[in-house]
Amino acid sequence: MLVTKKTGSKTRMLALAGALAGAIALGACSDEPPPVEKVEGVVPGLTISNARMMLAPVEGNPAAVYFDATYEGERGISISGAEVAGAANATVHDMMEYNFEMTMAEAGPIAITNGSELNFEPGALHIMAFEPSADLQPGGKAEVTLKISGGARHKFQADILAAGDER
Ligand SMILES: [Cu+2]
Repeated sequence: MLVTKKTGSKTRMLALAGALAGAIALGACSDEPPPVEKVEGVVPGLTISNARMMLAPVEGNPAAVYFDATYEGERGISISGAEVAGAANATVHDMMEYNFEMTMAEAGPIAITNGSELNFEPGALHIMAFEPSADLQPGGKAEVTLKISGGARHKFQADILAAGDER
């Protein structure tokens, strides 16, 4: 098969939709606006600043990623998860925390609309990066990816800070 897996499934979906809707769909389709072109790794209108990853006092323990976000896109979106390069896995947490003694739970999708400002900060929303690689060292950068509902992704770099640094 010459097409990619993604293209293949899309093609199947279109074929299925066409089969179900029949001839009526042919006229309706031409009235729909063209799909928004996806730019890999960037969500239009979403701006991340002040991104930093706080390493745990004990190497290999979960690290926390904090950042500020503003959104000026037309359509509402929601942040449904995260990835951190070099970590075994990452989860969006909402919590109360103090010096890595924390009560936290995985956050549900975080909806943001045009004009939204969002702060991932100590004691509140954060990304927890589990089993961070020893390559993630203070002074370096960590690549963080926000997963957006619908399949888009937004990547940014976070400054890596040691456990004792100011957050
Ligand atoms: Cu956490």
